[in-house]
Amino acid sequence: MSLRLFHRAMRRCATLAVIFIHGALSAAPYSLGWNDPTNIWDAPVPGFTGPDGEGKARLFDHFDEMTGDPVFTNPRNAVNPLFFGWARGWTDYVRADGQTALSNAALALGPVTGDEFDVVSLGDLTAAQIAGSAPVGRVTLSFTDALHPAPIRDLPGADFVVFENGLVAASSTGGAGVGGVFAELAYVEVSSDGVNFARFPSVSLTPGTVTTNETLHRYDTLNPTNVFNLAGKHVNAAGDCWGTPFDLAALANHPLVTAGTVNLNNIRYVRLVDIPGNGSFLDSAQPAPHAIFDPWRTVGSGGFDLEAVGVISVAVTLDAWQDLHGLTGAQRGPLADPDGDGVPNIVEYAFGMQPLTPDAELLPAASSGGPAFSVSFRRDTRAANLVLEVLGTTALDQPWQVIARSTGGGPLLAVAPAAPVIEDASASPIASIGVIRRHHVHAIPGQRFLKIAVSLAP
Ligand SMILES: [Ca+2]
Ligand SMILES: [Ca+2]
Ligand SMILES: [Ca+2]
Ligand SMILES: [Ca+2]
Repeated sequence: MSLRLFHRAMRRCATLAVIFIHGALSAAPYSLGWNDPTNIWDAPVPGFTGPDGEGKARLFDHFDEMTGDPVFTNPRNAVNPLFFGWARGWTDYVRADGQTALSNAALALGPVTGDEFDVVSLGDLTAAQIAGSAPVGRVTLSFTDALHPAPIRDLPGADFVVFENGLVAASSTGGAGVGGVFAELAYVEVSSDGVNFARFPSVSLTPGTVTTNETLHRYDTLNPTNVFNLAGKHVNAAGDCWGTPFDLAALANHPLVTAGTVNLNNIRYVRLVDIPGNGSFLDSAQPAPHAIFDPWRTVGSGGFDLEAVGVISVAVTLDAWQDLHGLTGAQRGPLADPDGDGVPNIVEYAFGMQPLTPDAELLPAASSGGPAFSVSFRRDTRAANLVLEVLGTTALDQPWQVIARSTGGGPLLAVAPAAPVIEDASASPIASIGVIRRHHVHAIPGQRFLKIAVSLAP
């Protein structure tokens, strides 16, 4: 069966499979193939969000017979606004098997689509080719250009997300069986200069070969809870769109990083290196690395299929943020309010809100409890030319005192002599995401009023 037919067969049964993936396949600690927001290791990130459901892709389905208009599945969803950038260019593309289908590397650029055929395939290798040191499939993506100079950096939590085109199995084809993920895996590497790459440490606990019969079971599945920090383990097909998070902090002790050759606050390239899953390639477990298994050998789009890479951690000025949201003319400016929700752009920018979606319910709120009454608010650590201050006073006719401040998206710190209690946690329900923080700042003794001021950094 061709990959295309296989995908179509899976589409009919995708909903049923949810039941199983949340039941049987959770022996190891890492995340499930989709919708596992509380996993502390690598909770998958939805490529699409909105009223039609987290991770449900907005996809063209057909043209209406009467009107001729395009009809979409999950029409009210949109690409996840958490992403502030996508791959802009590619280089060094090697398709290991030399096939020509799905060999357009440009399909890995730009926003995630949720379309399992909007990919570039890295190709598969035979056992003899692997033993003979044939070049494995790979591609390098670049993220900066003259108009978009801000590199990927290490901010709290995941910094970028890789989308492959894995799909969940609704019928038992071997491997991990029903609920397993047909997942083709790749190493992930990052670079500041495009020459020196640091590879993410990874774990693969898959106990043995995934493909038990090369003729009958080319699309056997693996259990994604056995896999960590390898791209490809999450589902992005048949209308479900999830990506794998990567946190640059995991590379803090890499020799290229400690030597200063790779700067985790200046990442301009991400490279994907295919893993032919016959067990010849290893994870980075010490002192005894594990063999990595994935479906092998496949046919058609063999090897890793790269759909998109989304950037989370990038410093944005207010101007760049307005560009990201497509604001033009009178919609722009710190005090403009294009969505009419009463919240000016600079406040939406500071607090991780959407300038074209009414969302005033996300504004700061007073809260009680703890050592003193407090103000609770979200803050986007990517807001680079912003000063955010929390101020308190004993009475409204008395001077305000700055008690906490964040500059340029940096940490929210007490301002001496005040020493307020500052709580700091992720505001995201997805455990891998940290760039938008949720703070509680408590008043200092005597203070009865708190307020927050935001201004553009001088
Ligand atoms: Ca990070
Ligand atoms: Ca794509
Ligand atoms: Ca607004
Ligand atoms: Ca808004």
